[in-house]
Amino acid sequence: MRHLFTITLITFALVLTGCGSSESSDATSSSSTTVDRTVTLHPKKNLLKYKETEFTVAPGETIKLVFENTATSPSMLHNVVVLNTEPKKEVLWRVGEAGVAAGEDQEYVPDDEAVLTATPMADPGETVSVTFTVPEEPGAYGYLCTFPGHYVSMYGTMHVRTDPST
Ligand SMILES: [Cu+2]
Repeated sequence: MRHLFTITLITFALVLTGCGSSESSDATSSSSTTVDRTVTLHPKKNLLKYKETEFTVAPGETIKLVFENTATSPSMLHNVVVLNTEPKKEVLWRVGEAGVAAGEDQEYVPDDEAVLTATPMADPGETVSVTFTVPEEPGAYGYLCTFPGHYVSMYGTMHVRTDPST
């Protein structure tokens, strides 16, 4: 009888431990992050372009970057890959080409040193998002779509300014 009681206690302890650890991993992976600002981007109709070719945020703030894929053509899959550098053509093209090489399994997001963060790939009609921390250094940062062929025209600039309203 005492033996059974011990087993019950151990089981109870394991259940408690299990719950505790799953709760803490949920908290770190998602909802506990405070978002300072939400930025929403769209494609321009069914073109290989963003409707919003620039937006402004503040250094170090936590941004939720939302992409609403309002395109209707079935071939218009898009994402938003934010760069940690200026949107110079050579960087956009290098990341774009590397994205093609990365392939569908990696959702066309390459392991490139210029990639700061990226949304998942969005089908037409789908909304995706990513939450990330803006670099501390004010300046111009590029973003582009890395779906094959889109990087040639689908890009924009994230301005980082101490006072984003100016
Ligand atoms: Cu695209």
